[in-house]
Amino acid sequence: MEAMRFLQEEISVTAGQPVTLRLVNQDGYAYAFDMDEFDIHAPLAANETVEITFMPEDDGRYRFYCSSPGHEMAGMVGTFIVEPQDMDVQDFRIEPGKIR
Ligand SMILES: [Cu+2]
Repeated sequence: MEAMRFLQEEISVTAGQPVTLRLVNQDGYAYAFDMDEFDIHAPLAANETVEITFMPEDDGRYRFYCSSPGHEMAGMVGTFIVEPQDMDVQDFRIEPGKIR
């Protein structure tokens, strides 16, 4: 028997941009998608699809899991990675020796 798991064990997004996760439960059994730091607790009925939209503000690595009893222990966990927003860096050059 194959262990229950999320098909995607890593999700990578960018900080400061809204993200929509489409949670697709392809099983005839209820699951859930939970991520405590973002206060996300989305139950997924059998064969249900749910979309959640939120805005990760701070970069970092966050743990998601399934809160159905026993599932987290069985390996229904993953990592939600929030990459820092690219800073718009502009060169500001001071040429040496032109005026002295
Ligand atoms: Cu589960």
